[in-house]
Amino acid sequence: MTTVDAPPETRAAKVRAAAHRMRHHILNMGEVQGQGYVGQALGVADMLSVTYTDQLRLRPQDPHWAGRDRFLLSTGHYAIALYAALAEAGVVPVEELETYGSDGSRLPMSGMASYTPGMEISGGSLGHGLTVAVGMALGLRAQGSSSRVFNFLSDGELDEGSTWEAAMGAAHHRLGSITAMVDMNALQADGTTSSVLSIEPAEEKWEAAGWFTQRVDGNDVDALLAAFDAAAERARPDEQPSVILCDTRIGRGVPLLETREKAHFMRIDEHEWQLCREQLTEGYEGAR
Ligand SMILES: Cc1ncc(C[n+]2csc(CCOP(=O)(O)OP(=O)(O)O)c2C)c(N)n1
Ligand SMILES: [Mg+2]
Repeated sequence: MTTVDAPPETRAAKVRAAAHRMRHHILNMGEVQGQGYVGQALGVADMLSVTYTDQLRLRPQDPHWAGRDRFLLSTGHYAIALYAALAEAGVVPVEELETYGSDGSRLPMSGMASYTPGMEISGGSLGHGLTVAVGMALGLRAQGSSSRVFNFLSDGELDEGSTWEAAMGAAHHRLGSITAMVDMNALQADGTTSSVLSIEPAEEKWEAAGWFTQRVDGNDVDALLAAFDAAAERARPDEQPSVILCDTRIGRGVPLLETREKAHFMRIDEHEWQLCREQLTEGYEGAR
């Protein structure tokens, strides 16, 4: 589904429009349950829109197609963001999003691979996604596959030793088919990332581990497209792996949430959901 041959402004407009729809899906799902990791999900909508509408090789009607690129969501609590992306990619029907978190739904609040088409792993035990990506990339290389393995991590996961073991392993085995993207939202469950366990300078750590490293504003679609293109350019089974560190803003697109005190789990009152949607639409229309 790559659109790399399209003119840059067309690609960016398409990605922005999809990210905007994804943000509406996220608010609609959040309202169904009155909760969800909505702040983070709004923050990463641009990253996932670039990934799902511009980069990933997929057959939406055949989520198990052997030639697909793999997308591993390491952070199970970001499932609401992935469901929005899967809906945009045509893997999950948009109407199904209203079942979010309900009994019998294929879209549980914490992501589970056995329930949801297109969800490759059950993430959530943090720090394991990149280790799985390494094993998967080794397996795909042994099969002669050209499929890429994308791994989505959070900045909190950079506190986990297993992430760095996997990072060194990927570089050692020259797993260039791996592209990691990290949501650098500066927050984790116990407070700001800098106060819990500082991971800066993060670029230097990834470079020292042997990765082709880029750092971008994760809410700047043009910058994201350029970074993902640079990663795609180098993505070969025997090259250096790539990481894109994405500085994102929690609640992005909804001023009410962007300016609220940052919290791992945001409370949104019943009357606020509609206001969030209105602010989102106003901001998007105003920027066009
Ligand atoms: C191994 C492990 N330790 C702890 C937790 C509990 N936990 C769930 S989310 C979370 C925060 C992790 O940081 P991050 O993903 O950056 O948080 P966010 O940006 O979503 O606030 C923690 C500690 C977990 N799921 N897995
Ligand atoms: Mg975080």
